[in-house]
Amino acid sequence: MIFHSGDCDPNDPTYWTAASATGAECTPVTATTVPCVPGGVYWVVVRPQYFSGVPCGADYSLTLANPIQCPQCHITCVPDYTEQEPCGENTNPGCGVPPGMPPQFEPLPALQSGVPLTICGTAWASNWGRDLDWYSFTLPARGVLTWEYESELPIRSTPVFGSGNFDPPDCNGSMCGYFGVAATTPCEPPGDIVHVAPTDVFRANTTYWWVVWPEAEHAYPCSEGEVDYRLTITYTQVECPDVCGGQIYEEYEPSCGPGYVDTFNGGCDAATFAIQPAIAYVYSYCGRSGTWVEDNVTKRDYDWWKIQLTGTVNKRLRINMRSEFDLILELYKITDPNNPCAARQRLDYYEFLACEPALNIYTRCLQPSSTAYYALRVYPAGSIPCDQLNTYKFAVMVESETPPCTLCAVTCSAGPDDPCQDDPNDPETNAGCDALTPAFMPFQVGNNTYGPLYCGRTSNVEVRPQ
Ligand SMILES: [Ca+2]
Ligand SMILES: [Ca+2]
Ligand SMILES: [Ca+2]
Ligand SMILES: [Ca+2]
Repeated sequence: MIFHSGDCDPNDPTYWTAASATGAECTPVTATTVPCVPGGVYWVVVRPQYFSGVPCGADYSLTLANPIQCPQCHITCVPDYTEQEPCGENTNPGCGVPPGMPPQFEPLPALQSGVPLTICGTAWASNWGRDLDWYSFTLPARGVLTWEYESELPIRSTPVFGSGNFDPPDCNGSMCGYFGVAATTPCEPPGDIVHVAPTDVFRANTTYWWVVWPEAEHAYPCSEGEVDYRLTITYTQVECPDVCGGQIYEEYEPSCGPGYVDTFNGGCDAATFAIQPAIAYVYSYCGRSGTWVEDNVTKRDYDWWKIQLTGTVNKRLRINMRSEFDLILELYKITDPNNPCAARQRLDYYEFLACEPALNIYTRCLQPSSTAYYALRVYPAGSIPCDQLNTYKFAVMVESETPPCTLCAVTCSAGPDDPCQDDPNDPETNAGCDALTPAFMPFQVGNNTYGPLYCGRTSNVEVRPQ
């Protein structure tokens, strides 16, 4: 049984399916799935569920119960800000404007840390169409956002950011980030208010977007009046204390910026290899980084720090790190000090979020050597200035273990997998459908297949505070 509205042309915008239900043979079924629909003419189509096995003369009975008055659904919204778009008009379509037209975002008032901002707006959904509301906002300082929303029609609502590390979104960009949020269920308390509280940090003075979109495409025209929504956003500034307090060793690299050429500690990222002297365990070190644009190219300050692991016993290292910016830390093994970049091997990869408490990470089991050494490569994950909120602090400690850790003893025969990715820019040879040119490893049933695991991992997946 299918419940239609409109005329007989499926391409006509007034043609739509309101509900469908499947009856069981010889068993009465009460279909309760017809949603609240506006008044009008509807059709009911009845057809067999199967294409064969239903003889002519098979009867059915169908009873349409008396219409039940839908519950009136009205939310209460006390606005700090009221959407400027009257219901049915189109003044905040975001990037969805005709070619050549500038995008139209409705700017939200300034958000203040700890002060909820309630937006009252309307969004309709009718005849294969729906109202999208796009707002824009900036934060005075980096911070986290929580929000809740309720509505008289099912909606979803999320901030929108660009690709990368909470970069600004761009109408021409191919990737936008947003949060997978639930749809409201109007008039069904207590589930009718959706609360969202991610711990991700948004950047300061960056124009982000906020979108509200109806879940449905029918049954909520402006004329029915059940089109209101409430969205309450709370911004909390992330405090960022001076991470380099206490007793520290300084990096002493000159400040980065236009014209700067790193001959200090740029490691394999510089024309000439240079690295900080071997660090002393237990002491804390303070470094500075930054990004800048030169000749339309974004450049970064890379800092390479040397770690010499001496003795005869395998060890793990504990690295304690905190940073004022989103920081990438990579651990390399430099097997040939005379040719450090050609023979480097990336062992691990971490990302630390800005202004979070110091985190400990533990390396894999490392082999000591009097000649080969390990190196930390530190750089910003996103764009940061060279002169503020650009500091990081770390200490490296040797972990004593009894018995000592052992290196992986599994011996794999030469397998068809490509080498573990020493560099994320290396070509992947078996990324399957994740690659632009799909490529697969051959796999033979009955044989063992070996391959090194991918080396990278992101610390914030595991340790981000809830
Ligand atoms: Ca609207
Ligand atoms: Ca709109
Ligand atoms: Ca530096
Ligand atoms: Ca540097």
